[in-house]
Amino acid sequence: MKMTFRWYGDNDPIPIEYIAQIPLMDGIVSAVYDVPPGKVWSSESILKIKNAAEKHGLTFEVVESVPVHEDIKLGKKSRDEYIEVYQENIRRLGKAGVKVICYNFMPVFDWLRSQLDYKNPDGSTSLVYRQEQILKMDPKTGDLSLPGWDASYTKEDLVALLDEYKSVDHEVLFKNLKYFLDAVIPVCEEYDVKMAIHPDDPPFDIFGLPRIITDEANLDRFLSLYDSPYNGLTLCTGSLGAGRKNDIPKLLRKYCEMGRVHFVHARNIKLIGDCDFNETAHPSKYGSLDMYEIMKILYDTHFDGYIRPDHGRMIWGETGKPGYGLYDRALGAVYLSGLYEAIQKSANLK
Ligand code: DNO
Repeated sequence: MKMTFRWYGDNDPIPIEYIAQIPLMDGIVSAVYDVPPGKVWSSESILKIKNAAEKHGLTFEVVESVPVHEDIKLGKKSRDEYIEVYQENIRRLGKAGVKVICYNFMPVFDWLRSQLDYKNPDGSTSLVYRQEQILKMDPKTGDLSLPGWDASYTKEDLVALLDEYKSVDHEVLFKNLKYFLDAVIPVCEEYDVKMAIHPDDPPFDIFGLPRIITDEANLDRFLSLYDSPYNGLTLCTGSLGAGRKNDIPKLLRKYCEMGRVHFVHARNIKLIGDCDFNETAHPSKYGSLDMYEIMKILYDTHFDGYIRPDHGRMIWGETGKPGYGLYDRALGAVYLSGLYEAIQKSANLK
C-alpha cells in the first residue's frame, strides 16, 4: 500500500514541501491543470510535476484525473478524436512512470454537495449533502457555482449540454463507456497504466442525468465491460458509502480480491436520514464507516495499490480549496497509516 496526497500543482495553496513533511507519505496524486478536457498534455508539463515530486522525495505515479470529454460520454461522432487524445495522454503518462489514472464517467457534473462550509459544533467546517436543497436547484435557471461544476460553462452552454443528454439514459451511458474502454484499455495494457474509475458521488441520478457507477450490480457490470486488470476501480469509501445499500467492507474485499482496485479514496461520512450526509474527520468514531475494518481489508487482501486520505474538514483556521486543506487531510493520512501499522504488527505477532 502506498500513501499519497492530492496536490493541485503550482496553484495549490499547499506547497509540495509541506506534503513531503507529512509522516509516511509516499507520493503525490496530481494532474496537468492548464489544459481543457480533450487536449493533449505536454510532456514538459507532466515531467514538471514528476520532477517537483522527486525533488521532495515523493513519487508521482497516480493521475487524478484525465477528464473524459462530454462528447465521449454522449457518444457523439466527434468522440473518436477525443479518444485519440486520451490514448496519447495515456502513452505520455505511461512513459513518465504514471501507473494509475483516476477518472470518472459522470455526465456534466462531478461530485456534488449542497454546502461547502457547514459549521460543525467544534468550529470546523465540512462539506455536506442535503437532498432537499439540491432538489430546489435547477441547473438550467440558477447561477450555480458548486464543486465539480465546470466553471467554464456559460449558462447557455450548460442548457445546451443538458439538452444533449436528454437522449442518454443508463443503457446508452454504459454503451458509450464500453466504447471508450474498448479503445483505451489496450493502450493501457501496452503502456502499463491502470485505469481506475471513480464512483459517482453521490451514487444516484441527479437532475435527471444518469449515473452508473453506483452500486455492486453496476460495478460488476462495469468490470465485465472489459475484463482486464487494467480496467479497474478507484474505491472511494465516501462516494459509494452514501448509497444506503452499499456495504463498503463487502465491496472493498470483493474487488480487492479480484485485483481490480488500484486506488482507494479513504474518507468517512456520517449518514443522515435517507440521502443526506456530512463529511467528517477520518476516524471511525465520527462517521458511519469503520475505517479500521477498511484498512484491515486492505491488509488482508495484500492491497499494493495507492491510497489517499480524501476530503478533510477545514480546521485550525485554514482557508483554501474546500475539502482539500492541508491539516485535516494530513491528520487523516497519519491516522490511516497508524491503523495499518497496528494491523500489520498485530498480524505478525500471531
Ligand atoms: C473529489 C474527487 C473527484 C474525483 C473525480 C475523478 O474530491 O474525488 O472529483 O477526482 O471524480 O475523476
